[in-house]
Amino acid sequence: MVELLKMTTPAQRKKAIKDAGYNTFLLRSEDVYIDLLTDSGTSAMSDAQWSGLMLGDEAYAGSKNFYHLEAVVRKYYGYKYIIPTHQGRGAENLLSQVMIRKGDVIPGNMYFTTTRLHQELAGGRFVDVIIDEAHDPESLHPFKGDIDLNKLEVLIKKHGAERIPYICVATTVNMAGGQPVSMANLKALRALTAKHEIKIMLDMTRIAENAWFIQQREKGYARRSVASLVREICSYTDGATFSGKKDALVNIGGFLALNDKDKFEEASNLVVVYEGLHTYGGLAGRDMEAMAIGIIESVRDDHMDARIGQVLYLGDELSERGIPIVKPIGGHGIFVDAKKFLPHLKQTDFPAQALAAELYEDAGIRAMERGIVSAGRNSKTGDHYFPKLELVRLTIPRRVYTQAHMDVTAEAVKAVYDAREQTQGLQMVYEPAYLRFFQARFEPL
Ligand code: P61
Repeated sequence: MVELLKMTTPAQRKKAIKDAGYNTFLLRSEDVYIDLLTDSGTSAMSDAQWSGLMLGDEAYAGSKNFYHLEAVVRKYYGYKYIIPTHQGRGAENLLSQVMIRKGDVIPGNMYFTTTRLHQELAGGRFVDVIIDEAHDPESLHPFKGDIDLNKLEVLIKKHGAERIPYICVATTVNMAGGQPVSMANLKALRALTAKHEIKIMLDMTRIAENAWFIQQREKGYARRSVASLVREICSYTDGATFSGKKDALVNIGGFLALNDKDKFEEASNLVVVYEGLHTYGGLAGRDMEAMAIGIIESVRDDHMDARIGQVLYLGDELSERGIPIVKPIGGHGIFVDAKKFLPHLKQTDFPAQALAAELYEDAGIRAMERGIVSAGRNSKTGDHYFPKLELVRLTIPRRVYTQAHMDVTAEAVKAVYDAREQTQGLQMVYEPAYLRFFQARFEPL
């Protein structure tokens, strides 16, 4: 499929971003030239996936596409039971509801917006146990997604293992800049949690990208295939939530995977309330088929070389132009350091939000704020969280853009950088209660 890219005038973009309340989530897609908002649901499906859409078995119950998906999940990830969901957050809701009791503590390697919200809505509290290096954009640690086992042990001592239903481990930690977790860290975590009988639940949304980094960077894994590394990562865990919209190259879909039969049955019962029957969970048969095929494609070494290769290309282009970005370069996008880019702005002037709006206005390129707006407020005190990382994410959809689009992007960011003193801060004029970054509105200061 070929899509036309629409060029807009500066005057059109000035009006479009103002009408969108300086929030790139509120822009119309047709007003965007190069769309780097997200890699979620925006990748291009393959010929095999499009063919799969034609093989949809749209029976209400027991669709053959469900059994295909289940077989693929068992083969490639090794989990026993799966429940399809409309996307990742549907699975997060199910997992949180069946595992978390009021007052529980859920450690994790950095927060993710929807994951933390579902933990809180279920009565739990998220605690960050990622290594300190993850919060430092300049640290060159090769596995900034690693869990700090000392922080976890302190937490277990403080609250007792019975108050920790599971630890949530994300592969390629999104908010840290797409940073991987190492196999050694996962093995050590398994040993520690086994001692305390604490479960490990994976957020396996970008697991193939994480496996690729292990293959490239971790001693002893260079000859292993991405597929075999993916399977090994899962083997150290008890279950997983999955958004198929990333690695699995589909526009919609996700699942919850579990090894525990009782919890699986509880979640199967709950899914009929919110998503649909446990053999489709809010998806059409054809969507499950496309996701099953996408999973198989996602673990191919050549695919992953090309996918992350393109991200590295953009990162290198930006670095060469002196743009401050999170290092090492991560799996799904380039994260620009807005604090360094706009040192004249305070964090309460929403520098990353302002920078994303400026990049759109200047060049028609859409990026995403990943700083104080995304971090939201502490649900107990009502205060803003002040994350160390104040970032703008240039996210690369899979199999969509060419290297030439990356060149245009690098030049556009450089032009904004050269005129950076002119970028003004913003004030928030509308703040919704949940996941405010999606719908908040701003005005120039
Ligand atoms: C993204 F601004 N990610 O990165 P769902 N876990 C992880 C994700 O990256 C993820 C989900 C769970 C998106 C979409 C999005 O704050 C935001 O299928 C590591 O989107 O429900 C999604 O999966 C949830 C953008 C989500 C955001 C939340 O662009």
